[in-house]
Amino acid sequence: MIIKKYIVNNMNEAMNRIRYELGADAVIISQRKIKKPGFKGIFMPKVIEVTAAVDRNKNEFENEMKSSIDAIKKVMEKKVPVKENKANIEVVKPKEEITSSESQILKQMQEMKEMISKLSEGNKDISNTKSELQIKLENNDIREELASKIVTKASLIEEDVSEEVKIKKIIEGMIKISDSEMKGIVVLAGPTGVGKTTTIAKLAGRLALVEKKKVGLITIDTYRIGAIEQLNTYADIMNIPFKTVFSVKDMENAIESMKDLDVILIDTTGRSSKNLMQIAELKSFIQKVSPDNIYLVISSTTKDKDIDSIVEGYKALNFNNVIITKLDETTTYGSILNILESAGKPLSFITIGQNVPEDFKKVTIDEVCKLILGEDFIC
Ligand SMILES: Nc1nc2c(ncn2[C@@H]2O[C@H](COP(=O)(O)OP(=O)(O)OP(=O)(O)O)[C@@H](O)[C@H]2O)c(=O)[nH]1
Ligand SMILES: [Mg+2]
Repeated sequence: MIIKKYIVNNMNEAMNRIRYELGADAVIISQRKIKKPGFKGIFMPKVIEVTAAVDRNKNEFENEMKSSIDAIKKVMEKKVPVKENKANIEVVKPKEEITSSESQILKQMQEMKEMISKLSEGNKDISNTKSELQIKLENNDIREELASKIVTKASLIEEDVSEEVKIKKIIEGMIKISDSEMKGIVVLAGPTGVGKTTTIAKLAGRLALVEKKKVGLITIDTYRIGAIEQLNTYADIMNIPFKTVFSVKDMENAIESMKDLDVILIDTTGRSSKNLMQIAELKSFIQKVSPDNIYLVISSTTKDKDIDSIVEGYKALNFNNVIITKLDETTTYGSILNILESAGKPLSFITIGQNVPEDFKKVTIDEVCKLILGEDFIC
């Protein structure tokens, strides 16, 4: 039987110390409020004196302790990597309480502390190199778990090339560029204000004026004030047909009236991905026209934490390509990778400013990779 007294400030502290020192089998025999021992204690708030006991003989306790220490020592000798430096654990006990066998244990613990310290010193080099590369990726706004995945994958490449080259290879493998052609019925959908209408105008300009295709514009954005005028103005300037639809039936008629055109671009109302009702409503319009391509339009300035919920919300529309906008508004381009990884769909193009029709760009994997790694910029 081991009996011990503890002077503590509260019972929580008592329980923690008892469990740590005597183990889970210990029981509390008594507790009482007392003044702190010593002269100063008279003027201080009362503390609790807790007496606890454990029905175990001391040798058994010490043997148990010794065998755990031996087991840890063996592991140490095999140099199993230590993840955390626990070397800061201090074993402090009042001098008068230390018996000779306890001091033996303390000595062994001290040795362990030194061994752990040495081991973690040895591991420092590796972890520093890793984290430097990871930090570089994270500084370019690649999300933490993605950066860690890239660094780990790169470390598995056995080729005799620099870490940077390996990282680039991994990122290149993660990017897919869309090769789908702009033809037939094309829908742009995405959160509010990301640049859907502006991008439709840019596309219409390029298709009609540069590629000389027969283009028609449809908007189902009858929700926002000024939305119709916005696209109608572009349609007027480019002299291309434009229709506004208010219902699913209208949509069928509008498509029918444009069936001889090469491309029909459909603009949609910006919806919050959290509003599943609105997304479902959008879906009913889109399903009616069986589009050739549905683009998720998303801004490169989207907060990383919001990317997943936007992608999740818009998945209901079965988008098959991604357009990333407003690359001119950011200086780090890791969000491109975050968006593409989250969406799991190829990148069609990026937009780089407010000017219609010129501010959009089709990019190659190499160009995207350079942007993501901070080796290139969009001014
Ligand atoms: N800097 C920058 N601004 C852009 C870009 N694309 C669009 N914008 C601007 O973003 C604002 C919103 O653009 P809209 O095209 O109206 O966006 P939207 O997605 O249609 O918005 P809603 O219909 O309200 O959901 C406008 O001021 C555009 O000029 C871009 O690539 N770069
Ligand atoms: Mg719009």
